[in-house]
Amino acid sequence: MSGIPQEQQIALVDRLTQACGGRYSPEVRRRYFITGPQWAPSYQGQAVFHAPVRPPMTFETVMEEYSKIGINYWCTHDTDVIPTEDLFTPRQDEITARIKDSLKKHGLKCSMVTAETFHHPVWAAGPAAESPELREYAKRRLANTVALGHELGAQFCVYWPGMLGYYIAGAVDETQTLRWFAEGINAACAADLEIAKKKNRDTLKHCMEAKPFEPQGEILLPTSDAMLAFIFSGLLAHPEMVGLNPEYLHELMWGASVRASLARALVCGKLFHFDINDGYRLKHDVDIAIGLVNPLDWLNVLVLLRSHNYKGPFNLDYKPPRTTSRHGVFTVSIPTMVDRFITLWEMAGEVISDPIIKEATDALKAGGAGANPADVNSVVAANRELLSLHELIAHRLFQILIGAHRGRTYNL
Ligand code: GLO
Ligand code: MG
Ligand code: MG
Repeated sequence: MSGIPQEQQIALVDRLTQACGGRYSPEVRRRYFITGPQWAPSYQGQAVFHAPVRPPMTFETVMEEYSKIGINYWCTHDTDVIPTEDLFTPRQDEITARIKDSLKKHGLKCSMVTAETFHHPVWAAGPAAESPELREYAKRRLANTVALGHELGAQFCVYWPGMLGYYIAGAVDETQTLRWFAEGINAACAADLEIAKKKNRDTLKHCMEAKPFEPQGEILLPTSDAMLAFIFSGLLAHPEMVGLNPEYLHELMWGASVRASLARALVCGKLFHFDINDGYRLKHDVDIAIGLVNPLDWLNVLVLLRSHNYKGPFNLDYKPPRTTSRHGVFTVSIPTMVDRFITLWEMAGEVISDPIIKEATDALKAGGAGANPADVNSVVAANRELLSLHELIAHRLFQILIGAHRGRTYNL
């Protein structure tokens, strides 16, 4: 094949994307509670070792493209759309009014707002650092984000306290920092109660998001489990208003079974929101789009969520690869990710209703006949052959993933 002229590359990418088939219409995509962040498509590909590869993008563009793809909900950090210096000023109100117009124009809803507490120099020592003025500012920022959420009609507010920790141990008393951090969340909940009452709206669902590494050297609340302990620690004035926004990759990063992390959140009634993406264990936060690394694990995760009737948002918290162009972000990256999610979600439904898995699971729960709980050997003997069903169920999941249950065969 000879070199592809630049002016023919978009057409080639588009033709091959079409050729992949298996695409859902925007109407079908809109049936799912999929939320699109401002920051994902507008990520320019920059990082410590990387110069940007894509041009900046306005919220109007992001909303327009989401609407065309069939993503109903938009979410944002406060400073993705309002420069830090413009917060708390009339500029904030002007921009908020423009956001509302744009949401309306493109038929989108704002599902969630989140405060940026990791990027600006003000957070150099974290959002709960020693200076009382800094902490006062942090409280104002959280309360302001809650107010923005109510103004935009959001139901959720997310907190990823990325800088809650330190690079060098010794200067910080962790217990004190956690108490100070709790004061910030308490201020957000207090503001929420007041505003919700005034506006006659429900209060927001406050969702904490953990990440084990980055951008601090050591993190004080590195996992969703640590955050559950924090929520139930007695430090929060309104623990009933606060839950979790686990992120698939953030749990995987520390080596967890994501499914088990989500299960622990579910049994606590705290799985409010879910950031979806993919990546590798014990590596940095690569934020790859869902299903490109761990499709079988993803299927398993969605089986758990479907079986337990999870009704919250699936938030596309990923980073388009640096190799994907601006055109590719909206024609390849986002639509294929959404479609893989929908496919995996529907497959999870097939897993739940699969007669083989159902009968195998029921048999395991019935247990082997004739087991005597007072006799260890009889319990072992009664269940020995039944337990092979564990592996059979895993095989069946693989078959469902590759479509074998719908006729794909191994015959060559
Ligand atoms: C970064 C986080 C980040 C959060 C966002 C919402 O690793 O995943 O994208 O999800 O700040 O609070
Ligand atoms: Mg996230
Ligand atoms: Mg991430």
